[in-house]
Amino acid sequence: MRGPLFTRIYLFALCMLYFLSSSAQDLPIDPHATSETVALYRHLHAIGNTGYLVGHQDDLAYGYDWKYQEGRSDIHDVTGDYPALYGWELGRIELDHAVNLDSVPFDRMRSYIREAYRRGGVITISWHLNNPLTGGTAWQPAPGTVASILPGGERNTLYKTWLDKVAAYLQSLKDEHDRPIPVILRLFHELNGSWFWWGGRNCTPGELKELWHFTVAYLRDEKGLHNLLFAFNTDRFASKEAYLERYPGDEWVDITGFDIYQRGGNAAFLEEFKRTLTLLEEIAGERHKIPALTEFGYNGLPDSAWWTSVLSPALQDHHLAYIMAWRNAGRNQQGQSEFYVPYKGQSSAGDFIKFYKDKKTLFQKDIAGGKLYRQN
Ligand code: BMA
Repeated sequence: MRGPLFTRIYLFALCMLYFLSSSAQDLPIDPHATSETVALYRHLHAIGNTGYLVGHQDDLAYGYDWKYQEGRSDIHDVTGDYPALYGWELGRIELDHAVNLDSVPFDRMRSYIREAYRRGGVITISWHLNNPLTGGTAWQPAPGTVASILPGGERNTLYKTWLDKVAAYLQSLKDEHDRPIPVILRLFHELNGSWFWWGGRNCTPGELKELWHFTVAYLRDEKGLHNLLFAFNTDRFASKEAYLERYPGDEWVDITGFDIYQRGGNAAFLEEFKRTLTLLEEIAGERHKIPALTEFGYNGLPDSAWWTSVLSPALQDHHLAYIMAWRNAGRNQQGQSEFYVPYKGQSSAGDFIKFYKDKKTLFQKDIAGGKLYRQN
């Protein structure tokens, strides 16, 4: 029989092994991530067991029929509470414009980000960057664009100057103690579709992966940004193989997500949505990544009970960290309207309040006091 010393050494080794493996898994891909970023990462990993953060793009900047009113938010107008997560967009920062492609001034955006963070909210940022080869928009693909910005390509230097501008902006996001605000960066989103120059058939999977590696390494290692979590996000997808076709590798991604919009009837949407959520959770589970619904919406919300009869039942048996509704752009000059959360008086507003009261939906009041940014 072995003596007590052996038992103690054995138990100690077991504890160390457990500690090392669980803590290694519970860290973002950036080994130098700030303590607030690590805390956010760990909370996002765990939160899906309790509920999911509810977010909204451009929430504080404008709503269905208003712009830039201090403290206003369509979600707040309807529920009396703010979202827990806020999406923002950097498109046109690469051109030195003062306002982004959806007319939000970058200076105001910085203030909104600080305000949301002060309340304990989570920030995620996308970037519809122009086509660096042709000068067209993000929606104007051209053959060879991705190859042109990779190292050795004719536009690599230009692309680096664009990343420098993004880095400077991300660097400028500081709280009142001058600490960097953690940001979930949603690079090259919807990358399995072909509508953006970086997506689908506009480049090879190998080129996209190389672009991802180059971009993450440049921001993190060259520019020294350590307040970032990196979200990999496709559009709707049909199989794990399809999702992973362009996946850059576990050491390059913190969060795995997808975007989905309802455009037809409830039954078909629900069926596809649930199937896709199951696939996403399997992928995230196998790779120990955080699953999230990075964009969703049903434009115009024509079904007044959509929140409690479609969205929340679909999410009920899943464990996403967060979901983000797209922007309430309002009416454009052609009279077409675009909105994804109800404004006061909209027909689904009452149902949204029920959704708000569901204990799985987490809004600002559920994450107050900066608790997502403190390690337990
Ligand atoms: C699209 C629409 C556009 C917007 C673009 C980038 O889905 O909302 O109006 O310009 O996203 O944010």
